[in-house]
Amino acid sequence: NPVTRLADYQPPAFLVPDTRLDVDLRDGETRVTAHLKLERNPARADRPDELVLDGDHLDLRSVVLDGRELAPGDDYRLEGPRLIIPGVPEAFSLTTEVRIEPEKNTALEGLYRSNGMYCTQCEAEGFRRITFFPDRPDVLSRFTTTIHADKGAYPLLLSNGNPVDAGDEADGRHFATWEDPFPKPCYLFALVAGDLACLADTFTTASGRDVALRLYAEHRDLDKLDHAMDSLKRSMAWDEKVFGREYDLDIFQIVAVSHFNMGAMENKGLNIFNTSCVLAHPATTTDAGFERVESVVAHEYFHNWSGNRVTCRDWFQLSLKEGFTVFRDQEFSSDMNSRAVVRVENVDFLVNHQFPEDQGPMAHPVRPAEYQKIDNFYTLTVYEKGAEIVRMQSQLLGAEDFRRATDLYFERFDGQAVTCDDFVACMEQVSGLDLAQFKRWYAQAGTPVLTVEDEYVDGEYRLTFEQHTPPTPGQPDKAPLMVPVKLALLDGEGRALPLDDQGRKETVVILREARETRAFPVPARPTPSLLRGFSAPVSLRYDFDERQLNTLLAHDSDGFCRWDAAQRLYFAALARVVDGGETPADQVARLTPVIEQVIARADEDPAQAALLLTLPTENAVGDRHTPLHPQRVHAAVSGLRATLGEALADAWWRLAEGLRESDYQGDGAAMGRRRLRQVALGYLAAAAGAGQVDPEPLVAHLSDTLAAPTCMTEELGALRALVHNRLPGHDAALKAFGERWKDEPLVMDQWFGVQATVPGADTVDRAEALLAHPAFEWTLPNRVRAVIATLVNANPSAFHAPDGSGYRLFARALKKLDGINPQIAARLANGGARLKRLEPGLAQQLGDALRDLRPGASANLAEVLDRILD
Ligand code: BAL
Ligand code: ZN
Repeated sequence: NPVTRLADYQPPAFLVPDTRLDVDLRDGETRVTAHLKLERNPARADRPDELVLDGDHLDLRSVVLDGRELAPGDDYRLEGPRLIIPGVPEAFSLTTEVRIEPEKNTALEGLYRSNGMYCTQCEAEGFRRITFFPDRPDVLSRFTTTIHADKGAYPLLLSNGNPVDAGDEADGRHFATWEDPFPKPCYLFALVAGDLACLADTFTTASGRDVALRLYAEHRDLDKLDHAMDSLKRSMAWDEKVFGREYDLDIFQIVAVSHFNMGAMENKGLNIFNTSCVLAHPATTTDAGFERVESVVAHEYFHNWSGNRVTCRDWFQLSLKEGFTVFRDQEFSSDMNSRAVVRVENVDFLVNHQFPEDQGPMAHPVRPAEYQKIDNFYTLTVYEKGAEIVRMQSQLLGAEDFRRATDLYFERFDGQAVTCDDFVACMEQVSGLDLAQFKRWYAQAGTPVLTVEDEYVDGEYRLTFEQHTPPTPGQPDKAPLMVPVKLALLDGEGRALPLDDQGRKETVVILREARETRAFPVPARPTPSLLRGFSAPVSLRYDFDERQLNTLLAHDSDGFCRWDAAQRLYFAALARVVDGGETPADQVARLTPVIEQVIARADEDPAQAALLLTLPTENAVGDRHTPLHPQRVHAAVSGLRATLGEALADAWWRLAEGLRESDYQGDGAAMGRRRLRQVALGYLAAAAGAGQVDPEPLVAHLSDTLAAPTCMTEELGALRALVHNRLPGHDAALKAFGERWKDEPLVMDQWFGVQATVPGADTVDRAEALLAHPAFEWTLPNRVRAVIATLVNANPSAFHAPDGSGYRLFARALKKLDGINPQIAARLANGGARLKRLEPGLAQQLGDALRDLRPGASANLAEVLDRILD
C-alpha cells in the first residue's frame, strides 16, 4: 500500500473557488455532472501545469475544458483512480460527466442507497466516488447542487446550505437546487433523496435570526425524533453561551440513515446520522442510548464551527477538529448532566479503550506522521486522547483565557484549513505560556506512565514524580511531556489539608522533567489524592495501601479519585485471584465493608454509586496480566461478581426493590436510579446463575419486569440478566423479546448483542447461528457490530475459546466483510490487537487465523493486519 506522510505535505496545485453539481438520480443509472471553476494556487511555488483530480469507481463519459471537449489519451489520461489533464491554463472551467452505481455501493462511502433512500458519506475520501475533484480538506469551494429524481419515490431532495430553487420535470420527476454560501472542503458535501417524515422546529439565535430545524427519518420513526430535537436546541444555545458560536445558515437538517459506517457526519447544514445516534424513545431506547443521542447530536452540531468554519489542512490534523469537538461535546454533556458522573464515564472509556490502543500495535500519535488509509485513523487516540489534550490546555489557561484563545482561533482562521500548531499558537498568544514542550502530546504515541513515590520527613511531605512513555511502533525513544498533575492531600479523617500559606487545598503541579520532586509542609503523613479530575491522560502508579484507598473512596471530594480508588480495590482483589491463588470468597471480607459504605450513601448520587459499584471489565483486568489468560480472568471476574452477589444479597435486593419504578421518568435522577438498580440486579443474577443463591425470587422479579417494562432500560436489563446468567426461562424470554421487537431494527441490534455477549466458549456456536439468522444482514454495519464486534470486543471468554473457534469465526467474518465494506472490516480487525499479549497457544491460533486473510485483503484491512501481525 502507498504511504502518505505528513512530512510530504504540499499545498494544492489548483484551487476550486466554485463547484456546481448536477446529480441525476436514476435507479441503475445515476449521472453526475460537475462544473468546476479552477485557478492556480499562488501558494505552490513550483507551479505544476498538470491538473490531477481524484476519482474512484467512476465511469467517465466526458471532459470539457473552457467549452472544448477533451479527447481521451491526447488531452487527458486516467492513471489508476486519477484524472490527469496536462498543460492547463492559469484559470479555467472544467465540466466532467460520470456515471455511478449507488445501488451497488456496499462500502457506504460516496453516494449509496440505504433502505430505499439515497444518501452520502464523504469523509474522509468518499467524495471521489461521486465525481472527479481535488479530494483533500484544504481545497474549499462554494457548492451549488441540483438533484433530479423521481418525485413519487423521492419526494424529498436535500443538500448543503439553503434551498434556492425546486420544480417539476417531465416523466414524474422533479428537481431541487441548494446553495451553500460557505466555502467548504468536499468531505462536507452531502445529498439525500428519499421519502421521509419530518419533525420541524425553529431556533432563534442570540442575534435574533430564526433558523429552521428539520429532522428527518422513516415515517415509522417520526415519534423517535423529539429527544434529538431537544438536544439540538440545547446544543445551539450552549454553543452561543459557552463558546460564543452562533449558527450561520437559515436551515439546519439531520437525516437518520440505517446503513452508516460511523455514528454521524457533520456535513454543512445537512448532518447525516446513523439511526442509532438520533432515534430515541423510552420504549425502544435505553438510557445509555438517550445519552448517546444527546452527545452525538451536540458533537455534530458543534462541528459547524470546530471543523466546518475552521477545518483541517490535511488529514494528519484530524484531531484538530475531532479532539476539540469531543472536548466540546463532553463539556456540553457535563453541563446538561452530572459533571462528576460524565467525567468518570469519559475517563473510564479512555482508560479502558484508548489506553489499550495506545499500548498495542495500533498505537499512533494524536497527530499521526503517516498512514496508508486515513479511514483507519478515526481512532480513540485521535478523538478521545485528542480531547484530553484540549482539556489540558483549557486547564493550563483557565476558563477565561481558554475562551479568549478559542475566540481568537475561530476569528483568525474562519474559512481556512489549518493545523494543530495553529490551534496551540492561539493558546500561547492569549496566555503567554510556552507550549513548545506541551506539543509533544500531539506527536508522541503511547500512554505515559507516571510513577509517584513519597516520603514524610521533618514535617514535610515529598512527592517524587517520574514519567516514562514506553516505546510504540516506530517511536522507540520518548521525551518527557508537560504533565499537569492536580492534587490534594487528605488527613486521617479524609479532610483536604491546606497546601500553602493562602490555605489552598488543591494545586496543580506542572511536570516537565523525567523526574521531579515537590514538597508540601503538612502536619502528618497524608493520603495523596492524585491526578484529580484525571488532569492528564497518564497511567498513574502509586503504591496506595488499602487504608488510603478506603479513605479516598469514602471522603475524597473528587469524583474521579473516588472511582479510581474503587477500581484499584477491585483490581487488587482480582489480581489476588488471577495470579495469587486466592479465591473470590477470600476477597469478601475486604470488599464488603467498602461496598456497604458506598451503598449506604447511594441516595446522594445513584449514578455515581452505580459507577463505584461496577467491577472492572474482563478486558480491563486482562490488560493488567501478562501473558493474557482470558479464561482465567473470566473465572475471576465472574466468580467475584457472583460471590459479592451472594455475600451482599440483602443489600442488592433492597436496592433493586427500592429503586423499582412504577412509571417511567426521563430525567437524569431517574436514569441514575435505573442505573443503580441494574447494577444491583447484575450482582444478584450473577449469584443466581452460579447457583450461589436461590434463583427463583430473582427470576420471578425479572419476569415481572419483562411482562410490563416501564422502558427499554428495564426491559433489556432484565433480559440480559436472565440470558447472560442462563437463568430459568432465558430462552423463552429471548424468543418473546425477539418476537415483540422484530420490526424495530435498533432493538433487534440489542437482541443480537445480548446473545453475542453470553459468557462462555459455546457462544461461538450461538454467534454462528446468529449470522445465519434471517434478520442478520452483512451489509448493515449496526447489525454486524451487534454480533461480531460485541463478540470480539466484549466477550473475551467466547472470542478466546480455547479451541480457537472464536478466532476462526472472526477471520471468516473479516474476509466476508472485506468484500462488502472494507472500512468496517478494518475497524473490526482491531479486535485482534491483543494477539501479542495472549498466552502462546492462543496467540498461535489467532495469528494463524489472521495470517490467512492477508492475501487479497483490501488496503484498509491490510494496514490493520500488518500492524497486528508484524
Ligand atoms: N467527522 C466524522 C464523524 C464525527 O466525528 O463527527
Ligand atoms: Zn467529530
